[in-house]
Amino acid sequence: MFDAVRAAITSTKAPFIETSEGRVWTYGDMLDLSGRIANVLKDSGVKPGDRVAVQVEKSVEALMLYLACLRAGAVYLPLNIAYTLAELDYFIGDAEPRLVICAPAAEAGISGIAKAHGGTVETLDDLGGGSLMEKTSSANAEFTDVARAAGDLAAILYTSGTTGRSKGAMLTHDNLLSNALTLKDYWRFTADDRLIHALPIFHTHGLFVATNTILVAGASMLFLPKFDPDRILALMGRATAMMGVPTFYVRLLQHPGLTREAAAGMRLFISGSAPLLADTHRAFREHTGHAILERYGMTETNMNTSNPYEGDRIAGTVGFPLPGVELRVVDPDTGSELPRGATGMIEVKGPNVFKGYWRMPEKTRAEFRDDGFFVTGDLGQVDDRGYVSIVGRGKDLVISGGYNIYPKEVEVEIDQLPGVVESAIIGVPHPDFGESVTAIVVKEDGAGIDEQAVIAALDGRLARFKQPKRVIFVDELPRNTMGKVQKKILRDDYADLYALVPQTRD
Ligand code: MLC
Ligand code: AMP
Repeated sequence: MFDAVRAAITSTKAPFIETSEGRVWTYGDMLDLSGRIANVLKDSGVKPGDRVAVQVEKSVEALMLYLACLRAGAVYLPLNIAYTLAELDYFIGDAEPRLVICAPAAEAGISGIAKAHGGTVETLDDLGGGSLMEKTSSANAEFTDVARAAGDLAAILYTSGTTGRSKGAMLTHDNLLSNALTLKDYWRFTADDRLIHALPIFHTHGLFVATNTILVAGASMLFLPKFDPDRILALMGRATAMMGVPTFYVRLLQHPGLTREAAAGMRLFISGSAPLLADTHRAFREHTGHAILERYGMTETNMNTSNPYEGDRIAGTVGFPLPGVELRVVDPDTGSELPRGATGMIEVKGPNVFKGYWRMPEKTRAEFRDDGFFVTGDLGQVDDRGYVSIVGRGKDLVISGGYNIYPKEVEVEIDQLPGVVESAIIGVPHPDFGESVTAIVVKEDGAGIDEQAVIAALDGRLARFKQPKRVIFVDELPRNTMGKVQKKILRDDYADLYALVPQTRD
């Protein structure tokens, strides 16, 4: 992957990143700092194939650490900053990273876990300080990139498992590179582009889709620590493109500064990670004149489909399979391909599709067909013109503000609470987050537990974004004749729960 990054550099003086404080990092600076960090990794005993787990705030240095891992042949393992120690314990135990890099404040808690699994810890804060960066100041910037084959691992990204245990998706150098090159061409990124980057960098979207595409185009980014509509609008005049989850667009639409003039210099707005409502697409076009380009992907597959750059970007669809990606819609039970227009399971195959789940060969086998197609768990259809639409999910998954939450993981925690008989987690339409995690709970007769107590009990156990926004108590959960909880009934019953919640922003 890094060879392609080098090949795209037109000049070491070309800008790569501009921070919100106005500091510019050139491609030369990128080579320098990623080289230093790669030397520190090597001196810390990180060998090719070793995992480097990273849970830090978004910063340019954190991105350089990712690039240093590519150069050192290490396997980059980014972790959402919101994960609690209880969650980290599992990830670190499963991946056994040689090195864990965390925020200084988290070091005391994490170092015990890291050591127990054979790793050491360095720190990195959001201002570029911490023990890792102290070591880089005396490190050599020259580093000979470790040669990697196309099928060698570049990263492991954990995605929550339907049965509760998170699975590490193993992504190879070629998975990342092939997708980055495809997206660069499909979306016409060149060295002249400047991308507004306001996404987190611990998931596929902000890390690979945004950053890798920019890197292989030799382009640059206006790098924000997080989503901030005021800042984004202030930057639009100097940017050419933005990538975001639907919540970004929903929130931008509430800002009086979103006008045709503000967006006049932009050539492209891209949305993904969750369904973009057709209403949002329409309203954005009315306000700015831009048709948001929606694409579809997942951690395991990188990007699969995209609306066209030229041609109709149809609201409510995710466009066509990307070049090199085969996509089919099948009967979920038999696996046989369905005719155009029919709804079924989406399966994909191509150089973008991951190598399998880390140390879970059975789960890997279960999600691939014999002919190499990966079963996405998304239900969709392809229309006469070839546009793909996602019409639902076969997997029991909630997507809130672009983050995935697997109900089982939350249900297990709630079911353990004193006074709780059982629970069901559902995703309920939410005006800001798209869907919101909602708990339907049956409590024991006379139990004093209430909504606040349930939410409070999850603090420290589950990341904040996984915690239910509402807890509803019921006498019993609806079940079918097989005894399975019928979540569809619950979703229908509570469909309007958040409908009247005003769209607020901090
Ligand atoms: C934050 N909170 C969330 C949340 N984000 N709760 C539910 N869902 C979310 N997505 C919590 C906060 O902890 C806070 O809790 C409260 O909600 C309000 O926070 P906020 O200030 O409104 O949130 P904000 O910081 O503005 O974040 C919202 C967001 C952010 C949408 C900007 O979540 C975000 O950047 N999402 C992008 C996720 C992403 O990159 N996904 C890509 C995955 S890759 P409290 O109660 O403590 O105040 C993938 C593949 C693909 O899916 O196809 O791309
Ligand atoms: P993740 O596991 O975080 O990578 O999330 C991947 C899932 O997000 C996919 O399997 C889809 O369910 C969903 N997703 C991503 N992009 C879109 C989109 N444009 N429309 C609908 N769902 C999407």
